[in-house]
Amino acid sequence: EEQRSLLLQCSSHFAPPKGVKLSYGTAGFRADATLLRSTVYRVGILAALRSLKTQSVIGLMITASHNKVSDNGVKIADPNGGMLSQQWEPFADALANASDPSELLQLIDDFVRKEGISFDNGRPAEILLGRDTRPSGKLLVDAARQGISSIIGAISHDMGVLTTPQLHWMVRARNMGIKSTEHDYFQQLSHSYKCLVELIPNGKDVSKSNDKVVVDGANGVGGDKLEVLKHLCGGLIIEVRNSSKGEGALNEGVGADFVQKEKVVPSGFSPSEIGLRCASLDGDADRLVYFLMQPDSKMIDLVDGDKMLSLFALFIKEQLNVLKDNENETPCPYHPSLGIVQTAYANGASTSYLKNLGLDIFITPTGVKYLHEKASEYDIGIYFEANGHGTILFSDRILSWLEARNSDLSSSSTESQKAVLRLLAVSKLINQAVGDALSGLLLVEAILLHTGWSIQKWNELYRDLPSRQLKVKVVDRTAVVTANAETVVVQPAGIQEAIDSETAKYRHGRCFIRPSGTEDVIRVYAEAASQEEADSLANAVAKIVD
Ligand code: 16G
Ligand code: ZN
Repeated sequence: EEQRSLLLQCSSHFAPPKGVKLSYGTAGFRADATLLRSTVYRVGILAALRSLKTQSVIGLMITASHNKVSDNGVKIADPNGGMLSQQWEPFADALANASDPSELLQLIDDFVRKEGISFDNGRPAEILLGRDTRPSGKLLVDAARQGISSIIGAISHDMGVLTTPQLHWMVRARNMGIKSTEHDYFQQLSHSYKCLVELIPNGKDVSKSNDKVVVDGANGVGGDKLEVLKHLCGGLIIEVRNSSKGEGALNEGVGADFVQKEKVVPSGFSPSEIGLRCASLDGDADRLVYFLMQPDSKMIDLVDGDKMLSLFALFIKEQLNVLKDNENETPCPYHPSLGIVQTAYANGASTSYLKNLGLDIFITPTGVKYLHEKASEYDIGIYFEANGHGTILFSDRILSWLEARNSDLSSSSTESQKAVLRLLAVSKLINQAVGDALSGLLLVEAILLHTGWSIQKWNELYRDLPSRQLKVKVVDRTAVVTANAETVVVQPAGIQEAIDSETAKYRHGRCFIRPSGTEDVIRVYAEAASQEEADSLANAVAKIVD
């Protein structure tokens, strides 16, 4: 009763905007920041209920990632640091769209009963709050806090400005009972990076290398955090451009999304970077792409998520092969499975390359939650979207085996011992909660040192098929329904046939359309033997959609 009246009273201060229907899409709720106060308040309630249900710490992040600075968004991190369980998404939608406090209360009542959530047995709700550098973030964090406090006993901790992956990492660490501050995050990443560097064959002297990487921070939080992290990473030289302290607007002409989609040099880079290793983070630093500037042109050679996936897959496979070749030293009671997960956006050349390495590849729909779930089915699962979001997951089974081998072999310094140590270091460096541009960057840097490769050499692992992405504004994007991991249109009838017959006209042609999860558009992706053909295929298919 007391709980009911508290909810009713608090909710009356957060009237939802009229005529706006929000949906908890692939990346939580996203909209113009001025529309989000009531939504974020309600997500605060949701987070508290989720925490009660799971009896664990939950995360709530305020960010709109690579979208423009006037947008914002909110999403939940589940106890393991991953995305909110898909089973709760319909409830999130219903909460956000409830028209008044009494409807809201009714929804909560019903849901609490259905889920068997108890307000007074067990530990109180506990939520970690984070936000990116958007100016609207503070006000929205405040709305989230009020949502959380409308559940009696619930506690929130405001962690301030963080990257999205930092918040996910903290939630995961808290629930694993390990150290979970931002300092611990920096320590774990830099320590495991240095472990990998120490394990480089033939003791290459890294401290003498004056090779640097130049990083575009999208005018957001990622560059600021990288400024701190880089000082802990020994001989690694990182030059940060476009931190949030500069003049430029968040994500405007900068950042991983811009660089990947436009394939042009971001602001803040000059011809003096030609030939150097360059990288770009997105607005909340959960995406990373590398690139190379071309001489005499604004264009870049993009080294995208697929290439990072390939680099990581090669390195992991090499370590697993060492263990296999020395099986007498490190007998494994099972055959560790290595799985690769991509989406339809993966460049066809990357998929062929990975197949030729004999790897097991699986395609899921767009959205981290799908990739992550699939990757978690393997002993080591590597997933990446072409846009630069991805990570590596290690099963408990393989981690305990590696730990046990490590203590068995501890005094030796054999090749298998080193392979075990490298895999353990990767499992600590990579953010297993969610894709993380900072940990991804350190892993790329460590592997390039290990292999002695330049970014040019890395880029030449395979040659991308030319591709083109377009978006078509439509009245109702939900009219397009896809199947087979978004590769086939099943509704409206006839569209797939039209796409097929268009695609058949092109050498190496491949094309698909899908409704965006974050914008009111249908996206078109086309790939073909030349850029002209890819462009022409994309345009032809866009006309079919229009
Ligand atoms: C979100 C997704 C990202 C996906 C993108 C596609 C998460 C955390 N993020 O940013 O994985 O690539 O949406 O956007 O799941 P779209 O549906 O508008 O193409
Ligand atoms: Zn992002």
